[in-house]
Formats: sequence, C-alpha cells, structure tokens
Amino acid sequence: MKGFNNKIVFITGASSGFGKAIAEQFAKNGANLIIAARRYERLKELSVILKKKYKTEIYPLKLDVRKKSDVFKAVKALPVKWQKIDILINNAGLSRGLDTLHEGSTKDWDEMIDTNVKGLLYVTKAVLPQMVKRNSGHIINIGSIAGHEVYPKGNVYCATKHAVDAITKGIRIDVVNTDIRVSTIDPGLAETEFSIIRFRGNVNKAKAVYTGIEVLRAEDIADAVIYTASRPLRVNIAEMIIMPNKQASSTIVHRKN
Ligand code: NDP
Ligand code: 8X3
Repeated sequence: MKGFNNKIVFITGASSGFGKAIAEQFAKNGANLIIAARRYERLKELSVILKKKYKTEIYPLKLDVRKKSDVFKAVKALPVKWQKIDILINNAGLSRGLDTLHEGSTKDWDEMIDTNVKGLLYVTKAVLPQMVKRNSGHIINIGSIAGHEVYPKGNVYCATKHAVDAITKGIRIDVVNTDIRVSTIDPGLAETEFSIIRFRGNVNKAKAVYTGIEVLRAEDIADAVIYTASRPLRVNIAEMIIMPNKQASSTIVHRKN
C-alpha cells in the first residue's frame, strides 16, 4: 500500500488505455475513485471489477469533457462524500487523423482541441478551486512526447500536447504559494486504443504503428503516475518523459524487420 487510503482520485478517460490502468493501480493502493468517460457501460463494468478485487469505493461518472456546462454541473453535483478530490488525473484525450495541415480536417482539429485542451481546462477549473481552498491536492496531466516534439503530420495533435505542457507549467506557477502539486507524465509510443481512434477503427493501420518494437504498456504509465503521486509533499515530479527503450525521439524508432 502506498498510502492512498481514504484519498479520492478523479480520473478522466478511465474507460480505456492509460486511464483504466491508472484506475486499477490506485484502487490496488487503497484509493477511492471517481472514474469518468463517455462510455458509461465500460465504467460500470470496471467499477464492479475493482470494487470486488480491491474492496475500494468507485464512482462511475458519465462525462464528455468537451461539454463545458456538463463538466461544471457534474463536479458540483458529486455526492458530498466525493467532493474532496485529492488527486486529479487529466488523462482523457485523443488524436484524429495523421495528415498535413493543408489536407487535414477541421472537424478533426476541433475534436482534438476541444478534448485535449479545452476539456482538460474545464475539468481543472471545476476541481482546482476546492484544492486551493483546502491548500492541498495534486493535478497530474497526461501529456505526450508530442508535447515536446513535432512529428510529420502531427501538427494539430502535437499542438494540443504542447498546450498541455504550457498549461501544466502555468498552473504550477499559479499555485506555487500553495501545497498543491502539478505534474505531467509524457509518454512515447504505447499500445492502447489510441491509434485505433486516430485511424477511425482501421485496426491494420493502428497495428502498424506498434510493429517491430516493444512499445509501452498502459501499466507502465500507471506505475509512473503512482510514483509521482506517492512522493513526500516536499517533492513535485514536474515532468516525466517515458519512452519505449527502442524509441529515441518522436521520429527515431528502431524496429526489427
Ligand atoms: P485510449 O483511446 O485507450 O483512451 C482514451 C480515453 O480518453 C478513453 O477512456 C476515452 O473514453 C477518453 N476520452 C476521449 N474523449 C473523451 C471525452 N470527450 N470526454 C471524456 N473522455 C474522453 O488512449 P490512451 O489511453 O492512449 O490515451 C490517454 C491519454 O494519453 C490521451 O490524452 C493521449 O493523448 C495520451 N497519450 C497516449 C499515448 C499513446 O501512445 N497511447 C502516448 C502519449 C500520450 P470515452 O471514449 O469512453 O469517452
Ligand atoms: C501519443 C504519442 O507519438 O503517437 O501522444 O503521438 S504519439
């Protein structure tokens, strides 16, 4: 146990990939969880499993982070016992398409910006004031190597993750006079549903992203989140870039034939 007993952890994008693995790790370490995403059935299934396995409390929350008023209403309407959020994991996010800007779709751009940037801002704005009031809390954003580098045809997705990096740094400045910590975990290639969503269900195209290289697993990111959240209060892990061993940068990947 890493001392998360009676802590409330709010995880966005918990229906899949990193968010789901992060939920499992926190549940294993004794935390009570608010798990949010749009696919509510998946959240309900996950909460049944985690409750049974770890005897912890789980609150599944159907939420589209792009919907500003829904986000504020949902956080405000949390039952009293769920209102003191200790740790917020801003993980919900997606990519759509892999195109040059001149060939890209404005619909895809809107979806990425609305989710990865505006959604993260809305959830943070809904939760952070109570942390400031209490002078305690931890926000952990899931950024990306794409927030540090731009790769071919990554234009808008990379821009959203650069924005996450800037927002993380900005909030850290805003709350520097409090005990609140603000961190970002920035993975490289990891096999989740990410590429299936990016390529709109084209499983072969998605698989090709991960062939010839052992990429990160969702559990690797969950481990990093738990490490970050379990440091003594004097320590803030500001930023952690995690890459597969055979990935040197966004574009330099060693693949076996
Ligand atoms: P997945 O597609 O497996 O999971 C994405 C999660 O985000 C899902 O739970 C999805 O839930 C949720 N989500 C998407 N849109 C919304 C929305 N509008 N409102 C609420 N939840 C939403 O991908 P990953 O686990 O890989 O992605 C998690 C994060 O990690 C993202 O921010 C991604 O950009 C980032 N990342 C991923 C990397 C990778 O290689 N996989 C590497 C670096 C960063 P639902 O559809 O049910 O709403
Ligand atoms: C996801 C990592 O490099 O596929 O953020 O964009 S990458």
